[in-house]
Amino acid sequence: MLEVAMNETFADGQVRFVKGEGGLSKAVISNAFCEGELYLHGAHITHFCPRGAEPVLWLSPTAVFAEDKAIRGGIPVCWPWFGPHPSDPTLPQHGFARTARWEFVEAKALVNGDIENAEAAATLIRLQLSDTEESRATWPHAFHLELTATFGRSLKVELTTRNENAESIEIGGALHSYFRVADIDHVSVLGLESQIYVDQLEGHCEKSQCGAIRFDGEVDRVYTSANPIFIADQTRRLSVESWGSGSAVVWNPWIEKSQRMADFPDNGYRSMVCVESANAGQDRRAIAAGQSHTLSQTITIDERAW
Ligand code: TA6
Repeated sequence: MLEVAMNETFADGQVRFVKGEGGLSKAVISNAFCEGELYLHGAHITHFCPRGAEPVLWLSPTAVFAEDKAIRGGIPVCWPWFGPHPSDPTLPQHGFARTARWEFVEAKALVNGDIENAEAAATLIRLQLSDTEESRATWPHAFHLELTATFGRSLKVELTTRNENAESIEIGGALHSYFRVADIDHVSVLGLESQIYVDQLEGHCEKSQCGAIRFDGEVDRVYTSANPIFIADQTRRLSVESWGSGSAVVWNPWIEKSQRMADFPDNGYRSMVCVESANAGQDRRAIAAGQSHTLSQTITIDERAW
């Protein structure tokens, strides 16, 4: 683990640590392909912008940056459970990883071998979190959690859980990504056609997705598939690929829920949609003693015509 001083740089200068919002430490990433930002608080990615494109992630303009609060937008790390705690409603929704103080491990400038221009590079940054007396009071297990983010033409995020116990554990979670869209009225989410989903708004009943997902009200669904998913609006198409995941969450809060969230603008629902690579619902994962599980998501602006 490395203590990071402000304005200290790593990875041939591609990573610089600065004081971010709320005085929280953040890594600013800049390379030939993109720019990005990642807070140590919650290992929370708040910005990814390929060069020449509009930013990919949506960040609430009224997000609260404080150690006891999850940042609204970007990619919250939901772990070791997704949604409400399975048995204790007093425990934080989506687990405790997204409000924990993660430690910086390393940053590397990667030369992507399949690119002629050797100067081109992606930047890898890795953070870690281990159990503490406080975490064990909430979730009585030893663990080692790593988040590895690779910022290049795509953004790849890998969340690896290592079970440090003598017995098996079970985890849930999600990379709860908020994506910017031009106008929710013209957004289609593709790739989940005919898939079964649990509708979180209608008594968790199971339904089948008919055609593309469109939005004319709140949508909060856990799909039992994590196919490559595409988010298409009038301006571009994003692809969201997952590994180590058999479930995907699609969420837009729409009007009433946007108004109820203090860290979410009343009209914020018009410019965002969440597509989350998850281990949610029936897709919780058992990890044997000493073994690991990785949940990952790769986000790319899809240049192909559609
Ligand atoms: O991923 C969808 C969801 O589970 C919704 O039910 C909504 O609660 C959203 O997550 C945001 O949760 P948060 O705890 O970040 O406000």
